[in-house]
Amino acid sequence: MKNGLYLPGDTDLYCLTAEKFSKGRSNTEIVGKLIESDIKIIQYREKEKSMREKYGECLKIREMTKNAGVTFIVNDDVALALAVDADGVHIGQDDLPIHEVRKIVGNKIIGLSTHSPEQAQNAVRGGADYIGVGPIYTTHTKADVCDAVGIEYLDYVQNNLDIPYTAIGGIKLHNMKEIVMHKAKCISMVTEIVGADDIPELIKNIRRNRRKYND
Ligand code: TZP
Ligand code: MG
Repeated sequence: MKNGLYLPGDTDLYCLTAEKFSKGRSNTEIVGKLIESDIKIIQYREKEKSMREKYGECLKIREMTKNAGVTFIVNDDVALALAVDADGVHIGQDDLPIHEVRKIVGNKIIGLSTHSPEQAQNAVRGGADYIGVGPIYTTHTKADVCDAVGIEYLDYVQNNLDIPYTAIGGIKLHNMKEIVMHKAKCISMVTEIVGADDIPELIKNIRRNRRKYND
Protein backbone atom coordinates (compact mmCIF):
# COMPACT_ATOMS: atom_id res chain seq x y z
CA MET A 1 0.00 0.00 0.00
CA LYS A 2 1.06 3.61 -0.45
CA ASN A 3 -0.77 6.59 1.02
CA GLY A 4 -3.44 4.10 2.10
CA LEU A 5 -3.92 3.07 -1.54
CA TYR A 6 -3.65 -0.33 -3.21
CA LEU A 7 -0.56 -1.10 -5.24
CA PRO A 8 -0.01 -4.19 -7.40
CA GLY A 9 1.05 -6.80 -4.87
CA ASP A 10 -1.83 -5.81 -2.57
CA THR A 11 -4.38 -7.12 -5.03
CA ASP A 12 -4.85 -9.77 -7.72
CA LEU A 13 -5.83 -7.78 -10.81
CA TYR A 14 -4.68 -4.42 -12.15
CA CYS A 15 -7.15 -3.36 -14.82
CA LEU A 16 -6.77 -0.90 -17.68
CA THR A 17 -9.28 0.82 -19.93
CA ALA A 18 -9.11 0.18 -23.69
CA GLU A 19 -12.23 1.59 -25.31
CA LYS A 20 -11.32 0.33 -28.77
CA PHE A 21 -11.66 -3.24 -27.49
CA SER A 22 -14.66 -2.64 -25.22
CA LYS A 23 -17.41 -3.70 -27.67
CA GLY A 24 -19.04 -0.29 -27.92
CA ARG A 25 -19.05 0.38 -24.19
CA SER A 26 -17.48 3.58 -22.86
CA ASN A 27 -14.44 3.73 -20.61
CA THR A 28 -16.61 4.92 -17.73
CA GLU A 29 -19.07 2.07 -18.24
CA ILE A 30 -16.19 -0.41 -18.14
CA VAL A 31 -14.82 1.21 -14.99
CA GLY A 32 -18.25 0.79 -13.39
CA LYS A 33 -18.15 -2.95 -14.20
CA LEU A 34 -14.64 -3.25 -12.80
CA ILE A 35 -15.57 -1.55 -9.54
CA GLU A 36 -18.64 -3.78 -9.29
CA SER A 37 -16.23 -6.73 -9.62
CA ASP A 38 -14.15 -5.54 -6.69
CA ILE A 39 -11.14 -4.49 -8.74
CA LYS A 40 -8.82 -2.34 -6.62
CA ILE A 41 -6.53 -0.69 -9.17
CA ILE A 42 -7.68 0.89 -12.40
CA GLN A 43 -5.54 2.64 -15.00
CA TYR A 44 -7.04 5.07 -17.48
CA ARG A 45 -5.33 4.33 -20.79
CA GLU A 46 -6.67 6.19 -23.82
CA LYS A 47 -4.59 7.04 -26.85
CA GLU A 48 -7.19 8.34 -29.27
CA LYS A 49 -9.21 11.10 -27.61
CA SER A 50 -8.59 14.80 -27.23
CA MET A 51 -7.14 16.07 -23.98
CA ARG A 52 -10.48 17.69 -23.10
CA GLU A 53 -12.35 14.44 -23.65
CA LYS A 54 -9.83 12.53 -21.56
CA TYR A 55 -10.10 15.15 -18.84
CA GLY A 56 -13.90 14.77 -18.73
CA GLU A 57 -13.69 10.98 -18.50
CA CYS A 58 -10.98 11.07 -15.87
CA LEU A 59 -13.01 13.44 -13.68
CA LYS A 60 -15.86 10.94 -13.69
CA ILE A 61 -13.56 7.99 -13.08
CA ARG A 62 -11.85 9.88 -10.28
CA GLU A 63 -15.17 10.29 -8.52
CA MET A 64 -16.17 6.66 -9.07
CA THR A 65 -12.83 5.28 -7.86
CA LYS A 66 -12.64 7.60 -4.88
CA ASN A 67 -16.09 6.54 -3.69
CA ALA A 68 -15.09 2.88 -4.03
CA GLY A 69 -11.63 3.11 -2.45
CA VAL A 70 -10.00 2.11 -5.74
CA THR A 71 -6.53 3.30 -6.76
CA PHE A 72 -6.77 5.43 -9.89
CA ILE A 73 -3.74 5.69 -12.17
CA VAL A 74 -3.52 7.79 -15.36
CA ASN A 75 -1.39 6.46 -18.20
CA ASP A 76 1.22 8.60 -19.98
CA ASP A 77 0.17 12.09 -18.97
CA VAL A 78 1.50 13.65 -15.77
CA ALA A 79 -0.43 16.89 -16.27
CA LEU A 80 -3.73 15.04 -16.72
CA ALA A 81 -3.02 12.91 -13.65
CA LEU A 82 -2.46 16.04 -11.56
CA ALA A 83 -5.40 17.94 -13.04
CA VAL A 84 -7.89 15.27 -12.00
CA ASP A 85 -6.08 14.42 -8.77
CA ALA A 86 -5.46 10.82 -9.76
CA ASP A 87 -3.58 8.67 -7.26
CA GLY A 88 -0.71 8.16 -9.63
CA VAL A 89 0.71 8.09 -13.11
CA HIS A 90 2.01 5.25 -15.26
CA ILE A 91 4.90 6.02 -17.58
CA GLY A 92 6.99 4.18 -20.15
CA GLN A 93 10.64 3.92 -21.02
CA ASP A 94 10.43 6.80 -23.52
CA ASP A 95 8.79 9.23 -21.13
CA LEU A 96 10.47 11.64 -18.71
CA PRO A 97 12.81 9.83 -16.31
CA ILE A 98 11.31 8.86 -12.95
CA HIS A 99 13.31 11.39 -10.96
CA GLU A 100 11.80 14.20 -13.06
CA VAL A 101 8.28 12.79 -12.77
CA ARG A 102 8.81 12.48 -9.02
CA LYS A 103 9.60 16.22 -8.82
CA ILE A 104 6.27 16.94 -10.49
CA VAL A 105 3.93 14.46 -8.79
CA GLY A 106 5.45 14.49 -5.30
CA ASN A 107 4.23 11.57 -3.25
CA LYS A 108 1.77 10.21 -5.80
CA ILE A 109 2.23 6.68 -7.14
CA ILE A 110 4.57 6.26 -10.09
CA GLY A 111 4.42 3.08 -12.16
CA LEU A 112 6.87 2.28 -14.93
CA SER A 113 6.62 -0.23 -17.77
CA THR A 114 9.72 -2.42 -17.96
CA HIS A 115 10.85 -5.04 -20.44
CA SER A 116 14.23 -6.24 -19.16
CA PRO A 117 16.16 -6.88 -15.94
CA GLU A 118 18.19 -3.73 -16.48
CA GLN A 119 15.07 -1.57 -16.85
CA ALA A 120 13.60 -3.15 -13.74
CA GLN A 121 16.74 -2.48 -11.71
CA ASN A 122 16.73 1.12 -12.89
CA ALA A 123 13.08 1.46 -11.91
CA VAL A 124 13.87 0.30 -8.38
CA ARG A 125 16.87 2.60 -8.18
CA GLY A 126 14.87 5.53 -9.55
CA GLY A 127 12.15 5.13 -6.93
CA ALA A 128 9.26 3.71 -8.95
CA ASP A 129 6.41 2.53 -6.71
CA TYR A 130 5.62 -0.43 -8.95
CA ILE A 131 6.54 -1.77 -12.36
CA GLY A 132 4.78 -3.35 -15.30
CA VAL A 133 6.48 -6.59 -16.32
CA GLY A 134 5.97 -7.58 -19.92
CA PRO A 135 4.76 -8.09 -22.51
CA ILE A 136 4.99 -11.68 -21.31
CA TYR A 137 3.21 -13.03 -24.38
CA THR A 138 2.64 -11.56 -27.82
CA THR A 139 0.04 -8.79 -27.79
CA HIS A 140 -1.43 -6.52 -30.42
CA THR A 141 -3.33 -4.34 -27.98
CA LYS A 142 -0.55 -1.79 -27.81
CA ALA A 143 0.50 -0.06 -31.04
CA ASP A 144 4.21 0.45 -30.33
CA VAL A 145 4.69 -2.65 -28.23
CA CYS A 146 8.03 -4.46 -28.11
CA ASP A 147 8.36 -8.21 -28.73
CA ALA A 148 7.21 -10.58 -26.03
CA VAL A 149 9.84 -10.84 -23.31
CA GLY A 150 8.76 -14.27 -22.09
CA ILE A 151 8.17 -15.83 -18.71
CA GLU A 152 11.91 -15.68 -17.88
CA TYR A 153 11.67 -11.97 -17.31
CA LEU A 154 8.80 -12.48 -14.87
CA ASP A 155 10.96 -15.03 -13.04
CA TYR A 156 13.79 -12.53 -12.85
CA VAL A 157 11.62 -9.86 -11.22
CA GLN A 158 9.86 -12.31 -8.92
CA ASN A 159 13.10 -13.88 -7.71
CA ASN A 160 15.46 -10.91 -7.58
CA LEU A 161 13.63 -7.67 -6.93
CA ASP A 162 11.54 -6.34 -4.11
CA ILE A 163 9.08 -4.06 -5.86
CA PRO A 164 5.36 -4.47 -6.47
CA TYR A 165 4.65 -5.45 -10.07
CA THR A 166 1.93 -6.46 -12.44
CA ALA A 167 2.48 -9.06 -15.17
CA ILE A 168 1.07 -7.86 -18.50
CA GLY A 169 0.83 -8.66 -22.18
CA GLY A 170 -1.20 -11.35 -23.92
CA ILE A 171 -2.49 -12.81 -20.67
CA LYS A 172 -5.90 -14.48 -20.91
CA LEU A 173 -8.10 -16.79 -18.91
CA HIS A 174 -6.75 -19.75 -20.90
CA ASN A 175 -3.04 -19.05 -20.36
CA MET A 176 -3.02 -17.45 -16.90
CA LYS A 177 -2.02 -20.73 -15.28
CA GLU A 178 1.62 -20.25 -16.22
CA ILE A 179 1.62 -16.73 -14.75
CA VAL A 180 0.12 -17.93 -11.47
CA MET A 181 2.49 -20.90 -11.30
CA HIS A 182 5.38 -18.46 -11.68
CA LYS A 183 4.10 -16.66 -8.61
CA ALA A 184 2.89 -13.36 -10.05
CA LYS A 185 0.62 -11.90 -7.42
CA CYS A 186 -0.89 -9.26 -9.66
CA ILE A 187 -1.94 -9.68 -13.28
CA SER A 188 -3.15 -7.29 -15.97
CA MET A 189 -5.37 -8.57 -18.76
CA VAL A 190 -6.50 -5.78 -21.03
CA THR A 191 -8.52 -7.07 -24.00
CA GLU A 192 -9.55 -10.22 -22.18
CA ILE A 193 -11.40 -8.19 -19.56
CA VAL A 194 -12.68 -5.11 -21.40
CA GLY A 195 -13.79 -7.29 -24.31
CA ALA A 196 -15.74 -9.75 -22.18
CA ASP A 197 -19.51 -9.72 -22.70
CA ASP A 198 -20.01 -10.29 -18.98
CA ILE A 199 -17.09 -8.64 -17.18
CA PRO A 200 -18.08 -9.56 -13.60
CA GLU A 201 -18.52 -13.20 -14.66
CA LEU A 202 -15.13 -13.29 -16.41
CA ILE A 203 -13.44 -11.79 -13.35
CA LYS A 204 -15.09 -14.43 -11.17
CA ASN A 205 -13.69 -17.09 -13.51
CA ILE A 206 -10.21 -15.55 -13.36
CA ARG A 207 -10.36 -15.62 -9.55
CA ARG A 208 -11.68 -19.17 -9.53
CA ASN A 209 -8.79 -20.22 -11.78
CA ARG A 210 -6.24 -18.55 -9.53
CA ARG A 211 -7.53 -20.38 -6.48
CA LYS A 212 -7.45 -23.66 -8.41
CA TYR A 213 -3.86 -23.15 -9.60
CA ASN A 214 -2.70 -22.08 -6.15
CA ASP A 215 -4.03 -25.26 -4.54
N1 TZP B 1 1.73 -2.76 -21.78
C1 TZP B 1 2.48 -3.83 -22.06
S1 TZP B 1 1.61 -4.96 -22.95
C2 TZP B 1 0.21 -4.00 -22.92
C3 TZP B 1 0.46 -2.83 -22.24
C4 TZP B 1 -0.49 -1.74 -22.03
C5 TZP B 1 -1.06 -4.40 -23.56
C6 TZP B 1 -1.61 -5.66 -22.99
O1 TZP B 1 -2.87 -5.93 -23.53
P1 TZP B 1 -3.46 -7.40 -23.60
O2 TZP B 1 -4.76 -7.22 -24.36
O3 TZP B 1 -3.71 -7.87 -22.21
O4 TZP B 1 -2.47 -8.25 -24.34
MG1 MG C 1 2.99 5.19 -22.12
